[in-house]
Amino acid sequence: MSQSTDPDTVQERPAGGNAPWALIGIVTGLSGLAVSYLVTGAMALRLHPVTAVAELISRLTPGAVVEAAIQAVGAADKPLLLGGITVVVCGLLAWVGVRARTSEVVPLVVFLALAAVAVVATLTAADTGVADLVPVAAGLVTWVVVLRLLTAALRRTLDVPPVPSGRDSSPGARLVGARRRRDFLLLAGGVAAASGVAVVLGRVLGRGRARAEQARRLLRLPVTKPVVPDGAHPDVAGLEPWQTPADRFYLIDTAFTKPTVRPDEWQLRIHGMVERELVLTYDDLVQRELTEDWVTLNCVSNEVGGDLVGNAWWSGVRLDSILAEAGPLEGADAVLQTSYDGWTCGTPLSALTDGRNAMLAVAMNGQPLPIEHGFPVRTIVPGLYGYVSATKWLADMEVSTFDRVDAYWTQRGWGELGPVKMASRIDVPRAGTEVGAGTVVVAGAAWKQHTGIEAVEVALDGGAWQPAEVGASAGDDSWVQWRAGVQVEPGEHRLRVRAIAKDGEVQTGVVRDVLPDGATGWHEVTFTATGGDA
Ligand SMILES: Nc1nc2c(c(=O)[nH]1)N[C@H]1C(S)=C(S)[C@@H](COP(=O)(O)O)O[C@H]1N2
Ligand SMILES: [Mo]
Repeated sequence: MSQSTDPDTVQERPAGGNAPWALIGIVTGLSGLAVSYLVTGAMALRLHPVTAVAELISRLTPGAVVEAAIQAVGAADKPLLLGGITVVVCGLLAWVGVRARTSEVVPLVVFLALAAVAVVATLTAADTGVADLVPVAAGLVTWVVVLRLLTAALRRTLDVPPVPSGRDSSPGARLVGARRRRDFLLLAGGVAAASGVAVVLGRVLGRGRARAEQARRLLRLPVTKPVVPDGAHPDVAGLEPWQTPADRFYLIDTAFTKPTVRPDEWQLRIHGMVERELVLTYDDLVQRELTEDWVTLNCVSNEVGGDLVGNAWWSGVRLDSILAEAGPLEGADAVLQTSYDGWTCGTPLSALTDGRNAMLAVAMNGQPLPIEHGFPVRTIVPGLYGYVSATKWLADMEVSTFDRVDAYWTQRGWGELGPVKMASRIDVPRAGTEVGAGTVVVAGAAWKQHTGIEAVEVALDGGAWQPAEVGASAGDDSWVQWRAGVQVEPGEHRLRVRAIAKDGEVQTGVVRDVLPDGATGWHEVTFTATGGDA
């Protein structure tokens, strides 16, 4: 049996005490935080895991406490909170280091628990998606690997045969001991130094993001604030907001590193099958007349009843006027859009010139676009799925033909044209919930951008369709919300919804998968009614 893995033997050893173990815990802790910082910077993400936790704590702290804290420490509240979290993590990891002497499980449990907190904090923060979890994962892996290396090295220093009492240790054993201690210190020092380098590098790489954020904060755009139309949002508890706040708006993109483009460096080139090539700067763009509109954006990957859909007030410049200046040539039918991160999509030229409010958007809900949603300029085309139209961090538009256009998602089997399909969704009641029997108020949303929704109907337990009350409309490009009262007996129920468009089309119940060009089918929820005579 190997002595080095026998916990009791290790614990009996007099050498070292707890201090070196606590030290390797702290070094491990810092190394993980440093690596996650480097990854955050390299991916130009908004939040480091520690910052995400700090934001979570501020969100959960009652306002009065925040006030008192700011009174007490002034503007130092944020650095103090970030420093405090780092100190707590390092303290915990010092203890983990000590426990690592005898246990492999305890460190892993603590690492996973800390990572879980970071995951929750990150995913509940504004403007974050799955990509924002990469720094958490990188930090977690670093913790596991570094702790393993350091504990092994430290154990080796303690493994030198102990000095038998009454005798001098042999010169050989002393030499081995000295060499192993030196190796251990070199490793620990090396990890600490590498962590420092990672932080500096993270800072340098994250600078682009910091500059873009600053430029964004300083922008003053001539846009108006959104005003939700009266009666658009039925007052039903649990119904999603009619206007989707930017920080709750779904996020979909392929960008591993978010482009951080400042307005003063942004340019759009419009070329290809045009009479005149155009190069637009940000100033050129925002000096033009702005158009503003409620447009519902949705992803082709949205499942029936899914939440990859949002409704926002977009401000931008109409694309028909810009394209008219460029003068598309006879025969052109597509525009190949390319983003700063090299993503491409092919958009039907007709959708950009047929009079709908297709725009180069600079603001979302009355604010400059958030970086994650395409700052400084993105395309918005009412009635098309995002994957064929809504290019974020837009850099280039080539007027062309579909014969020649080969874009990111169409290369991967998705449909070429991507007009949105009519859809409706039940938000209340949520699937699997309990309600009181009697009159149950149900509510949700329905959309068919660019055509508009005429009516919404619900059906209980496969019965007849009954009309829902449709909220005020903000135009055909925006979703509507609806509500209805249905009579339910105690027991299990199934509720379905379907919409009817202004052109008379009735939403189909035929179930189709999201691939290749959008899901169809009626959204259905099952719920239980309790009470009454049950
Ligand atoms: N640059 C870039 N733009 C993009 C994408 C992308 O991957 N990269 N994804 C598109 C897809 S598939 C959708 S559904 C919308 C999502 O926009 P949002 O993240 O602002 O909600 O952006 C579109 N624009
Ligand atoms: Mo999408």
